[in-house]
Amino acid sequence: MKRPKLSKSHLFSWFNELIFLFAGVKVLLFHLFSSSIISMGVIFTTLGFLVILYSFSYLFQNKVRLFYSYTANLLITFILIPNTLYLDYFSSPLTLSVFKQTTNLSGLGDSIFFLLHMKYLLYVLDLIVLPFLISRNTFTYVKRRKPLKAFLPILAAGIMFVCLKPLKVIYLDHEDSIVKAYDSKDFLAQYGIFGHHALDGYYQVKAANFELSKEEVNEIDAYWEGKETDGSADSELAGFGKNKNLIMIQVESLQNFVINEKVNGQEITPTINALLKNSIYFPRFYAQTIEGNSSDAEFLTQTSLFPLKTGSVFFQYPQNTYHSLPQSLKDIGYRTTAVHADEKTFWNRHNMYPSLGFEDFISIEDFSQDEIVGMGVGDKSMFSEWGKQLKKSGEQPFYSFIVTLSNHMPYELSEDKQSLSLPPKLNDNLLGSYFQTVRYTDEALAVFLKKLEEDDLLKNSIIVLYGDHNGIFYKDKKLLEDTWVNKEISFEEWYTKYAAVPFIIYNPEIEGRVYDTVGGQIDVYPTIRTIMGLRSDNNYALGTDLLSENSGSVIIPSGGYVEEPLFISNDEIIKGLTDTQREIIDLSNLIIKGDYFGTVKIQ
Ligand code: GP9
Ligand code: MN
Repeated sequence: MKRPKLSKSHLFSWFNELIFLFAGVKVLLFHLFSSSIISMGVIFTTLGFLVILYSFSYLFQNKVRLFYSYTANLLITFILIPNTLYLDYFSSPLTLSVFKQTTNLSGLGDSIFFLLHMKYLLYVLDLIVLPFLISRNTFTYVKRRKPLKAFLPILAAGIMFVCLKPLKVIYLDHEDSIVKAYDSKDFLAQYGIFGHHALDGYYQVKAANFELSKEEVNEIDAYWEGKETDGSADSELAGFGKNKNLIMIQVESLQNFVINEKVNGQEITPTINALLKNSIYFPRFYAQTIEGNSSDAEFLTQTSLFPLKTGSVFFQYPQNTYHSLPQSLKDIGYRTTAVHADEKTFWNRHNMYPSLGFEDFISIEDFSQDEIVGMGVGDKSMFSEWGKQLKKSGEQPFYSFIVTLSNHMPYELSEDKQSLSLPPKLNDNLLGSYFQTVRYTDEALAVFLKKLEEDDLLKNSIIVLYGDHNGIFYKDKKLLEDTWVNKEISFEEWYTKYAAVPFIIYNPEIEGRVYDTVGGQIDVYPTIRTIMGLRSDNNYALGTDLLSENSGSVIIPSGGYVEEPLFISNDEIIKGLTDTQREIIDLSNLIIKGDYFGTVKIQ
C-alpha cells in the first residue's frame, strides 16, 4: 500500500517538537565539544529538564507556542556556549561564584577569540534557520480546551526523570547527600549541565541566605576578646623568619611513625630524619580534617579555623573573605604561590586559593607531565620543576605552599621507582606499599632541598612540613600488628604513637629540638605567625601558638579519620568532646557560613 505523503502543513505541525529536538542535540554537542562524561544521571536529568521545558509549550498556541519554544532553545544555547568556552579554558563549568570572582572571567576575556571555533556555529544554526522557516509557513496548533490535560502529565514525566538519579543515590546507594563532589566538574558529570546549574544555584542561595544573627556575632567577638593572646613573643624563634621566604609542604598521607624508623635496616625517611637536626619537631601533632580530606588540611593550616562539619569549605565557601597566612604575608609584600600537581579544579582549588590569598596557583597543567604517579605529576618531577622555577622567578620574599600527591592511597609505585627492599611479610601489602611511596616522596624532598641549597635559597627560607592526614588508619591496625610491630597496639598507643602526623619547622640555623607538646593543624598558622614575625593586634585564630605555654591539646572532630571525636592533651586521650569543645567547632562553622571576616570584620 502506498504511504500517504506528508503534507506540508502536517510536517510543520511537528515544528515545536523539532525545536526541542534541536535543543537536545545541542546538549549532546556540548558534551562532545567539552569531553564531558555522559552518564545515566546526565541522560535522565537532562532529558527531564528538556521535557519540563517542553511541557510548558502546551499552555500556548500557534506562533506564540513556537515563540516560547524558540526562546527556550535560545536560553539553552546561552547556557551551552559560555560553558563550552569556560570549560575549554578553565576545565570547569560556570558557577554563580565565577561572576563574583571576576578575575576568572577577565582571564577568559583576553582569550575569547582564541577559544572560538567554527564548529560552535552548530550551536546557532537552528536559531538562524528556524525564524526563517516559521515566518514562511503557516503553523497551526490550537490550544486544547483543557491544556492542563497535556501539560500536567508531561510536566510530571519531566520531574520524574529529574528525580530518578537523586532517588537512586538516596534509596538504593544509601548516600546521605544526592551529590558527592570532589571536583568542580562533578555536578556536571553526575547531573548534566542543567543539573549542574540547579545544584550550584541551590548551594549558592543557601549560602547567601545565611546571615549571622546579632547574638552570633557577639558570641564570635567575645571569643576573640576572651582568647589568651599567644604568649611566645619571647620565644627565641619569635620573628626568626622575618623577611625570610616561607616554604610550607603539606605531605599527602604522611604519618609520624615512619620518621626515624627503619625497615630491613633501611631508613624510610632519610631526608626528613636529616632535617630534624636543624628543626623544631612536633611528633605529637594531629590531623583535624573532616570530609574535605587534603583540602580541609590546607584550610586548617592556612586559616586556623575548623573545616565544615559536613561537606567541604573549598566547595561551599570559596568566595568568602578569610583571615589567612598567605593573605597576611601577601599584605606585607610576599609573593604567594600554591603548588599542587593535580588538576586545578580538583576540590575547587582554583576558586578557593585566590580567596585564601594565593596570587598564583601552579597545577598539573603547568608541569611537563613527564612523570605521572597516581593522581598527578610525581613528587620528584614536581619538586624538581618547581625548585628550578623558584629561583628563576627572582621575587623574594615569597611564600610557596606545596601540596604533594604521590603518597596517596593505594600507594602504587612502579618497581623502578621503589627504593626499599622489603621483608617478605611486607611485600604486596598496604603497609609495604605505603613505605615505598613515603620513601619516594622523601627522596623527592631531597631533590628539592638540594636545588634550594644550590640556588642559595635554603638559608634564607623557613621550611615547614606536615602530614595532611593518616594514610594507615585505625582500621588497618591489625595489619600493623601482624606485619610490622608483632604485638597488639592498644587504643592509647595507636593515638599516641601511630595516628599522629609530623609537624616540622626547619632552617639550617635552627638548633634541632623535639617538642612533646600536643598540637594539631589548626595551630600551624598561629605558630608560623610568631616565627615569621607576623604578630598583629588581633588574634583571629582558633588554634594556639605551639611555642607558647598555652598550648598542649587538640580537638579531633569526627567524620574524617576518627569514628568518634577525640580530645587529646599532653597526658590523656578522651573519647567524645565536652560542650565547650563542640562549641568551638560550631563557632568555626558559623564564622565560615556567615562569612564573618567578609561581612562583620571587613579588613
Ligand atoms: C588530590 C589530593 C588528594 O588533589 O587532594 O588527596 P585527598 O583529598 O584524597 O586526601
Ligand atoms: Mn590527602
